[in-house]
Amino acid sequence: MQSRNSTFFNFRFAITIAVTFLCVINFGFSEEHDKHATHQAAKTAKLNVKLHTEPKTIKVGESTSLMFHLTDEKGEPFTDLMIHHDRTLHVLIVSENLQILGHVHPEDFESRDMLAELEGVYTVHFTFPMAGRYILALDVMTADAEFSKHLYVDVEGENKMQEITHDLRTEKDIFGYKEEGGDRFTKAVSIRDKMDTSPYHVKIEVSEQIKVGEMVHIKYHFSLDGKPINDLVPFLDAPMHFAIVNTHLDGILHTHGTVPMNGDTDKMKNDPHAAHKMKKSVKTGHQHQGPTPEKFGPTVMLMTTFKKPGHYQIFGQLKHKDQILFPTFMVKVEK
Ligand SMILES: [Cu+2]
Repeated sequence: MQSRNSTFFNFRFAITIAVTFLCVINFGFSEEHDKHATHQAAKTAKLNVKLHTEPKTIKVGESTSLMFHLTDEKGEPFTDLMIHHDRTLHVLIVSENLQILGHVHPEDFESRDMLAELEGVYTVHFTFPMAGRYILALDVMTADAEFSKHLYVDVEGENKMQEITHDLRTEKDIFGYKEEGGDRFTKAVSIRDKMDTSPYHVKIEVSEQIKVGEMVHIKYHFSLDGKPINDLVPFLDAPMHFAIVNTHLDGILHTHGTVPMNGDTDKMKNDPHAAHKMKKSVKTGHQHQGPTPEKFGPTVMLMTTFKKPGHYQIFGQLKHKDQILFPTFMVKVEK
């Protein structure tokens, strides 16, 4: 066992080396960037992801390391990741009963291994609270494209997941979880957590019928002790994060909310392309939501489309003071 001091020293040493390497790589990359733009796009299209876990058999309640090995079409380490939403790599975790959510990043952990990342291996840690299947979404961005992939893990143990509940309420109390600092919240959250009362309340406004393929606008209204909250703050460079998963667990969408500005909501409804125009960042071509105000509320809007009919769970995540809120709503999508 290494002492804490020597672990810390190794960590500092690794960071120093990694930063030196990254500076060299970045310098070379920006010079060559234009020439290789097409090549980079092609490379992104062939990004492969393999997951290794430690321990190999994942057990309920035990901290598990999830190591994502990113390689290109030649099997070489894929390391040209850009920071987006304040992180190099985003991992969303959702249980098959659509009740548990996790949202973690390599930067969230002190044990982050920068040298391994130079070899294309990115690690996050997570403790799965229930046994069963989970879907994981991995989101990364290169200079030219965004990439997302989903994977599954099975968790063993006595504490089995409950059945899916089809809760179609559009209004509910939600709970605050204390932030861990630096826009971090690394624990699993369940919609069954803390069943006592909470001063936070959220109401969604959504059209009565949601159809496959149609752009849907869902407005979230937040209140605290009955008063509208107007000092929500960005979390990981977005007003709100969403993980959208259906009961078939056949995919997972990681998207972000927008803050409607005077009348913008109506403009978007009339011009179906307005939202798209607003979202496209000139710099990167990344589907971005535009600048997030320093303070906003009480309304945040989700714009999305659903590909299949059925029930979808929409997990939300946002920040108020030092509290991370997880408003979760289920919607039914028709043909
Ligand atoms: Cu993230």
